[in-house]
Amino acid sequence: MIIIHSEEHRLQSGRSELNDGQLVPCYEKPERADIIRDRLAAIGVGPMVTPDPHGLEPLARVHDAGYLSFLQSAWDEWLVEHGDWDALPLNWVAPGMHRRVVPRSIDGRLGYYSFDAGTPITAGTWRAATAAANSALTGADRLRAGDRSAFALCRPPGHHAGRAYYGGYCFLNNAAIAAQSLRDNGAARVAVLDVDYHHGNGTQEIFWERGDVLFVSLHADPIDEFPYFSGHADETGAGAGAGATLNLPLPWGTDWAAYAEALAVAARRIGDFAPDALVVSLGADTYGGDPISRFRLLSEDFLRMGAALAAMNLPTLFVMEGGYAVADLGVNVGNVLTGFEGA
Ligand code: SP5
Ligand code: ZN
Repeated sequence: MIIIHSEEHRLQSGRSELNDGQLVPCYEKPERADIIRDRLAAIGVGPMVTPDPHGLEPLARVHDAGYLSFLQSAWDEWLVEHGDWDALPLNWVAPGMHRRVVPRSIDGRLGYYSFDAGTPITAGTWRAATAAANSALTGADRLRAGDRSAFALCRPPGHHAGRAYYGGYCFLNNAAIAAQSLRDNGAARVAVLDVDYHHGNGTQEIFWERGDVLFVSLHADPIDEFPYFSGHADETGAGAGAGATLNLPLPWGTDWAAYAEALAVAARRIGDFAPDALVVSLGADTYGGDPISRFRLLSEDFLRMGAALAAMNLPTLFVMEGGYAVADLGVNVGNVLTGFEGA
């Protein structure tokens, strides 16, 4: 399968995130994409191409216009105000406060458009994020052209980014942008299956009231795990999207046996929905060795995951999300793709 990747991801290289009360080096770092790229090249998954530019329009199909212009200018404004150090928010709105007026101050707007202190904005954030979105869009183009599958090696990731907010290392929701592009170019129904360890709160929000895009997610139970405020089993969509969201929260310590059962439930729902295409938000942070996660998948389990995804028998676009055990990340992602291709 074709791999779509831009070296511009390196332009997102944050210094630190707030974790366990300390500013620690960012887990979401350029080496992640490097090791995946090198492993996929070594095992010969397929040709590697750079993404085609798609402009702002497909981003604006999914994201709020004010949010997009904020993201484009946030670093320049921050630089003028505070100098050359990563931009992090320090304040958020609480229930009962007002968010009717968008703050003028860059600090106010960082809080207004975000939900965590783990996602630094840097000089290269916008360029890196748009390159990742273009990779996902180019992957969608390949499915439209008839490919059975494609892998968008996106970095920074996307599934935590909502219509008008960033967080969880995500700025533009690459998977949602690709799913919408598939819809806009002829697919009547698209399913997004999110297998990242964390709930894809942004993707859920974007398609919450949509009956044409099914969102299915397997993730650590938000009662215990980030992002905490999204991903419970009783969140099933609303309006035209009522019933078109399926959350399968799993406990800390989940291993392949339990994971595979949930994946079978997901596969049944996706099969019933009969989509024209499947977008897989692929995080490898379900791995037992992941430094910030608490599932117990082994490297060989990712082969099984790939085979299970192939059994859904749909045109499939993989969009890279999380995974922070960098040394093993290339093998784990490669295993999903070879498991898929071998099936
Ligand atoms: C795309 C993606 O996977 N984003 C994940 C963002 C998670 N950020 C919060 C991580 C908090 C980790 N705290 C536990 C550290 C163990 N000491
Ligand atoms: Zn994750």
